Amino acid sequence: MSLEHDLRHAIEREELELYYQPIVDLETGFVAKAEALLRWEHPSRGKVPPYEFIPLAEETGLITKLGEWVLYTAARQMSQWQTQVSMPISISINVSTHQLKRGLSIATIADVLSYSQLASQLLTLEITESLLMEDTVANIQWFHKIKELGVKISIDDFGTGYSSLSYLKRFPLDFLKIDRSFIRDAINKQEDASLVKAIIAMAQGLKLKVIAEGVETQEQLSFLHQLHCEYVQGFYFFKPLSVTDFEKHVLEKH
Ligand code: G
Ligand code: G
Ligand code: MN
Ligand code: NA
Repeated sequence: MSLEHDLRHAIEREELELYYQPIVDLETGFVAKAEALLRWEHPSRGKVPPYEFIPLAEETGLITKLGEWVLYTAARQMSQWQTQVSMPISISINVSTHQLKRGLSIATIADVLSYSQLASQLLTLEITESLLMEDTVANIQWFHKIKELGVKISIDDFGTGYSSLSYLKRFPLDFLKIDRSFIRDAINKQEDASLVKAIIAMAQGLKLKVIAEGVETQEQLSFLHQLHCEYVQGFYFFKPLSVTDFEKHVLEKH
C-alpha cells in the first residue's frame, strides 16, 4: 500500500498524535504558549516525520482534512488545559500555505473556537512568509477577518523565505518567529548575531512580539535576553512533549 493510501486513513485509524512544545516568556520564565506539532505513528513503518508526510498531504489535498483535525484537536486540548494553569497558555498551530490556498475558511476557524470553547486570543496561526508575498485583496482580507475574530497571526521561519519586507506593513501580524538557523549561529558568527539584533529591533518598531526558535544553550538565551526578545522556544527548555508529558512537566508546575 502507498504512503498516500495510509495517510488517507491515518485519522480514522487514530495513528496521528499531537505533541506540544512549550514556549517560554523570557521575562517571567513561565510557559506562555505551546506549538502543536503533528506526529504520525505508521503501523509498519513506525514514526514518519512531518517533513515526509506534510508535503505529501499538500500534494494530494489531504492537508485540508489533516489540518482541520489538527485545529480542532489542539484547540480543544488547550481549552481543557486552561482550567489547570495559573496563567493562560495559548496554542500556536502551523497552517501551511497550501492549506490556506485550498480555502481554510473563516467559518472553520470560528467553528473551531465555538467547538473548543477556547478564547480566541489564545489561538495563534503560524504561517510562512511565502503566503504574504501574494498581497491580493482577498488574501489581505482573510487576515483582517482572522484578526476580527481575535485570533493571532505569527510568521514562522522568519528570515529564510523572501527578502521583501513590505508585507510586514500590509498584513495585520502579531508575532515573528526567528528561524532557528539564525539562533544556532548567533553565538559564533557575527553576521547571524547582527541579523538577530536587527530583526528584534525591527519587530519592536513594528509592535510585533518576537519568538526565538531553536534555543539550545545558556549563551543563546543570555544573548536573546539582552536584546529583550519576548519569547523563547527550544531544546534548552523543552522538546515537543506528548500530552502526558506536557501535563506532568508543564501543567503540574504552572
Ligand atoms: O516537529 P518537527 O520538527 O518534526 O516539524 C517539522 C516541520 O513540520 C515543521 O516545519 C513544522 O512546521 C511542520 N509541522 C508540524 N506539525 C504540523 C501541522 O500540524 N501542520 C503543518 N502544516 N505543518 C506542521
Ligand atoms: O518549522 P517549525 O518552526 O514549525 O518547526 C518546528 C520544529 O522545530 C519542531 O519539529 C521541533 O522539533 C524543532 N525544534 C524545536 N526546538 C528545537 C531546538 O532547540 N533545536 C532543533 N534543532 N530543533 C528544534
Ligand atoms: Mn512552526
Ligand atoms: Na520554524
